[in-house]
Amino acid sequence: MATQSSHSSYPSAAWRKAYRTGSRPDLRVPYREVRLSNGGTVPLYDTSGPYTDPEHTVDTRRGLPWLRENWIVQRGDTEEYTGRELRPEDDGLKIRHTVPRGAVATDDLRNLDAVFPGRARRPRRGHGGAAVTQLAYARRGETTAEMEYAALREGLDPAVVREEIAAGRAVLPVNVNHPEAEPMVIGKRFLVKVNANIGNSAVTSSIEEEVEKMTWATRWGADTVMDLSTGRNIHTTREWILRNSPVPIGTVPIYQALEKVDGRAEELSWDVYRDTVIEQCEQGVDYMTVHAGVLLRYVPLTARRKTGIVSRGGSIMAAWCLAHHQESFLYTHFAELCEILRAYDVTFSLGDGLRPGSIADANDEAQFAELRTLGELGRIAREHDVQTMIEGPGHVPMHKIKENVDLQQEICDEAPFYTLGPLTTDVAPGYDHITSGIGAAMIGWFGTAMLCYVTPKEHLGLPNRDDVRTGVITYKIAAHAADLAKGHEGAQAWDDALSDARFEFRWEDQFDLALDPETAREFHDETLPAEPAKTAHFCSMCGPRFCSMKISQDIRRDYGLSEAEIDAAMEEKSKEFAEHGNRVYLPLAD
Ligand code: IRN
Ligand code: FE2
Repeated sequence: MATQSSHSSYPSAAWRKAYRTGSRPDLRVPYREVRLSNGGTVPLYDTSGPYTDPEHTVDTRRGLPWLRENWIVQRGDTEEYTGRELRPEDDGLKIRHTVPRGAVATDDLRNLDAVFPGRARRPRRGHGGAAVTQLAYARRGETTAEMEYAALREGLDPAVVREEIAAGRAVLPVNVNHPEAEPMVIGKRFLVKVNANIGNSAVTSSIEEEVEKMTWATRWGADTVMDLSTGRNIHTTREWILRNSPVPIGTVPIYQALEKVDGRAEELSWDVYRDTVIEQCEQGVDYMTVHAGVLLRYVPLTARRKTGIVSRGGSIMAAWCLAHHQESFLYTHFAELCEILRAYDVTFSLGDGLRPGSIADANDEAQFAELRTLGELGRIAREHDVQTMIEGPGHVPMHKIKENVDLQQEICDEAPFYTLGPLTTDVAPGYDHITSGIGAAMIGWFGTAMLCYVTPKEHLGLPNRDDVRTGVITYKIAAHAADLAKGHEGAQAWDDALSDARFEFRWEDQFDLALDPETAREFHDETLPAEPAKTAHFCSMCGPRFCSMKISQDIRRDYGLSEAEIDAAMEEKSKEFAEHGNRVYLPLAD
C-alpha cells in the first residue's frame, strides 16, 4: 500500500486550494481557486480534501486529520469509549483474534500495516437524552460548526442551512465517529450533489484500489462516496476508506449482514442486522441505505413486471419476507433502528428496493406503494431526530420523471430526494452514464437533492478508475446544469467565466475552468498541439476562417461600435425585416 495518495495534486496547475475562515479560527472552509491568465480568479466548490492541500502530506496508513474533533468534543454530548471488540464474524470470519477498533489483523491484510488511531464516541451517559444529531441541534435553533462550514461552502447564511435541516428538507450527514469528514449539506435549496459508488466484489478489486477510487472520485468532484463492498474483508476495506475520506461515506449494511450468514438471505435476522449496523456506526459511516419499505404485501406487485426487483438490497429483503412469510424485520424494528442511528448521528437513506429496472416498469404500483411507506418511515425517523433522505429510481422515461419528484416531495414532506440516474432508455448498455445523465439533469432540475452516479460499466461490470472519472464528470454536468436551471446563485458565474475565456480565445483559461481540464487540453492538442495555438483566435473545429466567435469579434472591432450602438442598429434592421413580411429571401428589386 502506498503511504501517500497518488492523486495528491489537482488536474490543473492553475487550480489552487484556498480557505475561507468562519466565525472561529478552526473553521477553515476549503474551496478551489482557478487562477486565470488575465489576473482574475474564480472560486469553485471543492470536494478533494487534504489531498490537494500543498501544505499537507497524506499518509493513508494513518488517515486524515480529525477536522471535526474539537467541535464534537466541545459540544459535550458524547464520550469516548474503547469501542466494541471486533468479533470474527465482523469480517467474514477473516479476523482471528479480537482487536480494538481501527486495527487491522486479518491474515492476508497484515501487510497493509495500518496504524489508524483507535477512536469511538457515543452519547454521553446522563446527558439528559437530547439527541446528538444535527437535526436535533437545528430544531433547538443552534447553529453547529458543521452547519456553518457547509453554509460557507455554498456561499449562504448558516441560518439557511439550519432552517432547512430543522424542517427536514436537508441533511448534513456526519457521524460523530467520522471526524475526518468535511461537512456538506444535501437539500433542494443547495447545490445539487453527486454520489459515487465504489466497493469491491468477491471477484475483483483490492482495498488499495478502493481507497484510490475514493480519492479519485472526490478529486473529480464526488460529494459523497458509497462503499458497496461485498465478499471478504468488508470491515477492513471500509476502515481504510473511512479513515482516508474527506467526504461523507454511505453504505448498505444489509450487504455485510448477508455475508455474515454466508449469502443465505433467509438466515438473516434482526440480530445479525442490528449488530452490523452498530459495527458500522462505531466505525463512522455517515449514512446508510435501509430498504425498510419493501413490505411483504408489495412483493407480489412486482410479479408481472418486465424486470422484477433489480435493487440488490430490495431483492434480499423480498427473499427474506417470502421465505418467512413475515413482515420485513427492517420495518418491524424500525424504531429501534432509529435509536441506533440517532446515537451516532447517522443519516437514513431510505432505500428504493422496488425501483423500476426497466422503462416498462417505471412509475408502477409497486414503486409508488413503497414510496408511500418511505414517507411514513421518514416521519418516524424525524420524530427520533434522525436525519433522513429518500432514494428514488432507477429507469424512468423522460415524460415520467417529473411525477416522481412531485410525488416524493408530497409524500415525504419534502425530505431530500436521492436518485439513481434515472436511465431514460434501456437501449444503450456501455453508454448508461449518458442515458442516465439525461434523466439526472432533469430530475435535479425538478428538485432532486443528490444524484447517484451511473458509470459506463452499469449493467456490465465493476467500474475501474476511468469509469469512475467518466461517471463523476457526467454527473457533475447534470448537477451543474440543474443548478443553472434552478437559478442557484453562483452557478451562472462559472459559465460566464468560461464563456468569456472562450470568446476571448484565452485557451488556457478555458481548459482550467473546465470540469475536466485534462481531457479538454488533450482534445485540443490532438489537432493543434503547438503552443501558439493556445493563444490562437480559432480552434480546429472551424479553422481560422470560419470561426463564429472570431467573426463576431471582428465585427465589433472593425466597426468600432458600442453595445448600445449595435443594439440600436439591430433594432432598426429588425423593423425593416418585419416591414418586408419577415422573409429571409426577398424578390429582386426592379
Ligand atoms: C440511490 C438511489 N436509489 C438507489 N441508490 C443507490 O443504489 C443506493 O444508495 C446504493 O448505493 C445503490 C445500490 O442499491 P440497491 O441496489 O441495493 O438498492
Ligand atoms: Fe439498471
